[in-house]
Amino acid sequence: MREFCQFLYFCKNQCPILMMQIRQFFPMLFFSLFFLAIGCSGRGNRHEANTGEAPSRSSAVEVPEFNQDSAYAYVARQVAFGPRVPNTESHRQAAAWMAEILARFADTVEVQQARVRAFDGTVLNISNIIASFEPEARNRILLCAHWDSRPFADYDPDPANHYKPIPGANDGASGVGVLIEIARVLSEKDPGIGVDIVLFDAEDYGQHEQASQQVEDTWGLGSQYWSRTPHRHDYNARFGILLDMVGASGAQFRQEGFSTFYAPNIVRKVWATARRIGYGHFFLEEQGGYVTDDHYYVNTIRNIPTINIIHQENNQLHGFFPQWHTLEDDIDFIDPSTLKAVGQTVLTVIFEEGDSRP
Ligand code: AHN
Ligand code: ZN
Repeated sequence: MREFCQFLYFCKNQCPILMMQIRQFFPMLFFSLFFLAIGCSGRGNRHEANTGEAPSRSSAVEVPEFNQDSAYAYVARQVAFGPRVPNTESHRQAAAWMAEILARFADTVEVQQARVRAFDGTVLNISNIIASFEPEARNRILLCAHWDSRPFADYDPDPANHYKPIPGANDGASGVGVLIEIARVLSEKDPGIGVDIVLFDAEDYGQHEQASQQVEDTWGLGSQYWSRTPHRHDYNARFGILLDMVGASGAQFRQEGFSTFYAPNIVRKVWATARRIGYGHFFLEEQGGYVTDDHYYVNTIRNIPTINIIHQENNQLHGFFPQWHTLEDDIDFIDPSTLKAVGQTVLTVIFEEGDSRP
């Protein structure tokens, strides 16, 4: 039946003359076929409505396993380089390592180098790292995270630390660790849709807490640069998912404000997926605050609807996980089961999106 419908559809598109002849000579036949075709196009919905079963699409897709220990090892490896602050040796070494490991898994890896000016006038040598799967596919999903670490622990309880760089285990390395593990999984199984993993630099060089006046757009310097100058001039994706602070134990992912504003259906899709596969206790059905993060620039400059999966806590003054922008944001606070919840959810979204490709 399905083949017959596809044949009719093919005729409609490819053989208009043949269709006209059929129409002229067999009006009755044409109309019966026409109604049959309409019946075919409504097939999926009727099936769901009549049986009340779960949509066959989601159960038909085989989603591979996200390995939480592998992801954890990728987080630990980054932290071992020391703080990945732009213009430092640790930063250069970490960039080389990420490009090298992603090249093992992805079809292509590009390192986009640039110079940008920080809020204090420092010129930063930055590298956005872009790993692509099926780079020629038109249907694509964008996955991103920032890989740099903040030069200032300006929320550390000890003021003596306010100008020291943070280890950035959760704030930086966690999102990248999850994405490298996703890259490893994608190297073993094709989801049937193009995927780009973009690791943004210089997200966290934003204005110091003790700065005298507030300046706009000092965060997300790498994503601002890439959004204006993507690695391909006409780059586009169906949607994007940013991961930020996705490794703390007991993480709480509230629905971030700009995500809900610019990409409400992606928020719904991701949160519903997480709940369906058993991670509803991390992905809360609750509105979070608005966070000026990399996805803000991907949404406003590049116009790709992009959400942010980000740990937000109501009982913290700054609104994030307790060790945020302190020297305590280290590997001991990373919990592999949080990496798993996020990684398995994002993998599921990717494979189900690939399977539903027209
Ligand atoms: C602001 O606090 C304005 N943005 C936070 C974005 C961020 C910092 N993500 C990680 N570190
Ligand atoms: Zn930060």
